[in-house]
Amino acid sequence: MAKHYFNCIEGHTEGMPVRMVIGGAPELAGDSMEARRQHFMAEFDWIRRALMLEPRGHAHMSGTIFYPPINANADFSLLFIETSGCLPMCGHATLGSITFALESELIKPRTPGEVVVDVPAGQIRAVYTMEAGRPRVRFTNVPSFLLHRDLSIDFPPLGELRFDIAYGGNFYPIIEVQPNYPGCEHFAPSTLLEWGSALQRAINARYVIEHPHFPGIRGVRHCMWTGKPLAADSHGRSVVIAGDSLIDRSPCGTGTSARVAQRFARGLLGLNQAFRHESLIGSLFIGRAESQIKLPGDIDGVLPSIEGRAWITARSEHCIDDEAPFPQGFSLEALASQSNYAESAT
Ligand code: PYC
Repeated sequence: MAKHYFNCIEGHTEGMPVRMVIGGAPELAGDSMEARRQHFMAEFDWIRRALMLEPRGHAHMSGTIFYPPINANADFSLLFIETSGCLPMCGHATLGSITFALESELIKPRTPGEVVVDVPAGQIRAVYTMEAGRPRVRFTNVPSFLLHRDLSIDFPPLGELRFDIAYGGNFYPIIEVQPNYPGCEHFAPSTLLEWGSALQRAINARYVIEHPHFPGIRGVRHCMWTGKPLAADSHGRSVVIAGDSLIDRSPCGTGTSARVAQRFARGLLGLNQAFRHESLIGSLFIGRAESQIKLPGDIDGVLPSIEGRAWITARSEHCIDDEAPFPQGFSLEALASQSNYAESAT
């Protein structure tokens, strides 16, 4: 019987929530954020569930835990928490957390204008400029690459679909406009969510998708439905689905990185050329292929950068009372069966 308290900075990156835990998180073992992510998932996943799922969160909740740096050159570390689990990398949450940390003076970067963050997928470098007293952040993401091009799958709601699979910190099947799919603007978000989670399952059943360098990163847990941009000066729009319940409100940082890598590999985007990528709600990230790289296995890739804005909306203290119902949160999707309901209530 105990009460656990977590202090957070709440906000959003281009419309997508970021709940950054800055107090109350457990100490984690391991000499990398990936090792610490494994420790967190094995012993402390209840904290993620309690802070992301209802009643403290919701189906589209996302966040981070702010930790001290691991490597001597870093300013801080981040663990990503969201409704579907602990991602190796999350772009919108990185932009949000760097912005919140700068704005709240949680960090004093050793080099003004630059921030280095240890994350499970590696080390992230960001640059920022101050605009009217607020930081505008651009981070360089982990090596991103087009893994498979022109795959196809029979997807009964739509028929045969062609897609590429690209990596930008997570794997994304990228569904471009094609004869059986006219674009995301033609469908309700709830339909794209339902189809996106079904498509992830179908792709994972049919194809082996594995990171050539990190065998622990495998399978698709996201899906990107592309479409026609709303603004005349945007270059693309997409709706990103994560897991079974989350629709990204931002253009998705790792998704935009994957799309930048895909477009660069296909000769549709030049080095350092801006790719203005819109979200479901029309908010914007600017992606760029900053440099070309070679990955193990002779895979060609890029280092993409993602630029976007974030805002603080609140400061909060969340209490998890072991004696209250749903100490580990609940999700309506998991409540579909009575047995899951009983599990989440105890
Ligand atoms: O911005 O990378 C991202 C992201 C992943 C899942 C939701 N947002």
